Amino acid sequence: QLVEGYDSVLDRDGISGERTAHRLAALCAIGLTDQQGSHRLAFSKEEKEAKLLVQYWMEKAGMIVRTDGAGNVIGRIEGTASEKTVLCGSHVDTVPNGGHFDGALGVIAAIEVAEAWQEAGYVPEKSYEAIVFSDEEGARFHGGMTGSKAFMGELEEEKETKRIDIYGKSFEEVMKENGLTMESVVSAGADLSRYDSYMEVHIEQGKELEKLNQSTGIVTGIAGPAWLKLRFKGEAGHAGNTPMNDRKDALAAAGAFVSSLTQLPAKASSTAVATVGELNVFPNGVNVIPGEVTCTVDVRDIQVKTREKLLKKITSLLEEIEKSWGVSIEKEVSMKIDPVPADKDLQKTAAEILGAEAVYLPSGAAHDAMIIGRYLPMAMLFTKSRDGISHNPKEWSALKDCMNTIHVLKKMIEKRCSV
Ligand code: HGY
Ligand code: MN
Ligand code: MN
Ligand code: MN
Repeated sequence: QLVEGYDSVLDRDGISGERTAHRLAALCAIGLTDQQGSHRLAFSKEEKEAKLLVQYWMEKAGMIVRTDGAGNVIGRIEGTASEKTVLCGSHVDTVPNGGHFDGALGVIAAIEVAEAWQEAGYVPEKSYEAIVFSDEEGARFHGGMTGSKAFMGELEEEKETKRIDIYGKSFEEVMKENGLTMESVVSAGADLSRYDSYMEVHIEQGKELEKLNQSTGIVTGIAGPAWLKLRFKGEAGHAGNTPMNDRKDALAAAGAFVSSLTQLPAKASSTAVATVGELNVFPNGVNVIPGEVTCTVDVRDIQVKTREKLLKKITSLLEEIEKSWGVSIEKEVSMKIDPVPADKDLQKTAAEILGAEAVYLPSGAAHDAMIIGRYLPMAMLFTKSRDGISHNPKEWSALKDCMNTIHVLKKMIEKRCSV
């Protein structure tokens, strides 16, 4: 399926479509669900297995591989002339029952560059590192980008030790299961003075490139996500014997919140979005008025001020719901990252390489690149997603589009690696 419509003219400069297709297939076989999705949650045995496979590919590409205190896997090629290093990578963890390209394509792309150089006997002036960041998605601890934050020396112990995962396990416990400690994660910060820049290939997870009929897009910036955890506290009661005007129905209140929430983003900006992705009802019984509902809210925009405006509107909506439904609502901000622009020079390099095919687009999705991009010049290249579908087993990109993007990445890195 991957190779349908593949044109072998893309097998040039040492980049191999067949190898890329096999590696995408090999990764998606790890944690494959009955619904044919990828299920590799952060710090799970599936993520670990995927990292081991990537480590093997890095070694095969002639890289020296290390794993840091946060479980990030890094393959290195020593440059000939400069102490600076160009960094490139993504993640192999997924959302529950996710797609097969999100993260995986960027990791494979970073290694393809090294593999092509090895075949050509080419050694760059600057050093080059391909990296797999742990826990980019945040689906397990409701945080996300843990590996890239740790790599940037950003993880604060007190905040991370508090995190409990969706199975009720503490962050510390899960680190131990992975042969890591809080100490190793919090002190995994790299020496950033040694790094020149960061680049990441990622599927677009939207419909812009399809509309523009382009295989590759230059990312101008990454929207800033804020994640809330809400707890609607009502009163469990008898579904049959409690009059409708005498209830504290937590689910009815949460339902009223969710339907009003969908109207709010448009009042903040044309790019603002808000999503309730997780919702749990307690006690979840057919004849019990729900006493408690917990849910998450994912709020994003490419401008921080309009994202904050949307968050304020959500807070006032929650106050209204409390009054009209007689429930109390607890709100916690579990993650908040500001939007990050992509580096202008790197965008220009990508545009020179793409020529007339150069198109620009913002990223509504969060990426490790937004953490690294706060410290280093960052660039992202998007590959066209079919129907814009992602975080879904139907997520798919044509191999020829993946290869086009990898060719652009290789030229960008070669330009950046020459001092
Ligand atoms: O949630 C996101 O935007 C990304 O997929 N982690
Ligand atoms: Mn991703
Ligand atoms: Mn994702
Ligand atoms: Mn991401």
